[in-house]
Amino acid sequence: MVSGFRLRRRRGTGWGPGSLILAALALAGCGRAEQFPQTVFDPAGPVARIQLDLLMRTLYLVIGIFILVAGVLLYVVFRYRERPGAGDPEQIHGNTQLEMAWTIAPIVALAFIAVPTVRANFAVAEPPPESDPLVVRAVGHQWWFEFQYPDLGVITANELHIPVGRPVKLLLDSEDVIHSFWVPRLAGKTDMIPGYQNTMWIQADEPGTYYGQCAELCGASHAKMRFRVIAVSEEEFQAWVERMQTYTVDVSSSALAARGMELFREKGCFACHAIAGTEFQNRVGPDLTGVGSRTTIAAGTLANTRENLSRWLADPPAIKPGSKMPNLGLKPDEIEALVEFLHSLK
Ligand code: HEC
Ligand SMILES: [Cu+2]
Repeated sequence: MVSGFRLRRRRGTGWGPGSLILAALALAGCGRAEQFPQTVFDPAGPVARIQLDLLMRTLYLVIGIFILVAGVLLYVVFRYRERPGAGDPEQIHGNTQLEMAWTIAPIVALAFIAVPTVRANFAVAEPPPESDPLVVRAVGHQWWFEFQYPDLGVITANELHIPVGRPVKLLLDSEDVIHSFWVPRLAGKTDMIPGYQNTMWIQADEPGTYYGQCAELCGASHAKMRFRVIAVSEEEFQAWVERMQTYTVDVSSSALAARGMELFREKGCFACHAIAGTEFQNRVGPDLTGVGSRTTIAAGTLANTRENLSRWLADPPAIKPGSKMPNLGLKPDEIEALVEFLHSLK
């Protein structure tokens, strides 16, 4: 007999209706941003929406074609299966009508996909022509992100501040290997290639924090190369820009923070880190201007608490394998002073 019938009678495979319901519930959960901050199924801006819309259109069309083709195939397999006593079927060669049909049908199907694809490609390539985009140069480093605002003279790291409702044009570069810029709720990924500048744009509809992640395997700590996009109102954004542009460091009120600032020089931190409003202006590692206000440290790896900052300073490669910030052999009292200093940089 046909083995399909035997399969249907088999019992106890464990894939009953219960597991189907569970799978459906699990899939439904994928869409929720509160649970999965890096979901593409809950777009928060026009670029991500255009991309999801294209994905769903294509998916529905393809599901329709699959059901049609699989249906015809199953029908033919059962309707024309070999029966005892039946002779050979009629032998034919070529069928112009059929051949025309299966040439034209795919062309029509591809046209249905091609037109919206080309339209979406243009829409996500550049911000709308009349808009006044904010320009940000995003630079990938092993394993953190640098954000430069060339028109504003502001540089920051790992947290990209943007105003809501305004397109942000991103100039993507890399300092070392190929990285990829990806904020799933705002836009699909685009590679950051050394020596070649890619561009993309994003826009957030609502204030909020959007999670980003490097999406191109780039070395030992690739998985710990994350960032956040912090979208705020235009007024709050202007206030942040002004604070960054006029940044000053004042440690006169705390002896411990003042000691931390001294250690920043003595221990050579300044060789890699810049802080606006000071003489520290080297940018091998993340710019630390306002680091006390960041939500995370080490590119989204740890929450920015005193305890975590101490752990980071004590042994960076233990937290991020291969970290380009070496273990500087700091003593506990030195770490304490440095943490006090860094957290005073609001
Ligand atoms: C050889 C260069 C170098 C030196 C010296 C160095 N750092 Fe770093 N630092 C880095 C790099 C690179 C990173 C980014 C690491 C990562 O996230 O992968 C970093 C990250 C950090 C961060 C986290 C910043 C963020 O927003 O994620 C802090 C804080 C920091 N360093 C403080 C210090 C202090 C304090 C010293 C001196 C005791 C110091 N660094 C010395 C290169 C250096
Ligand atoms: Cu990377």
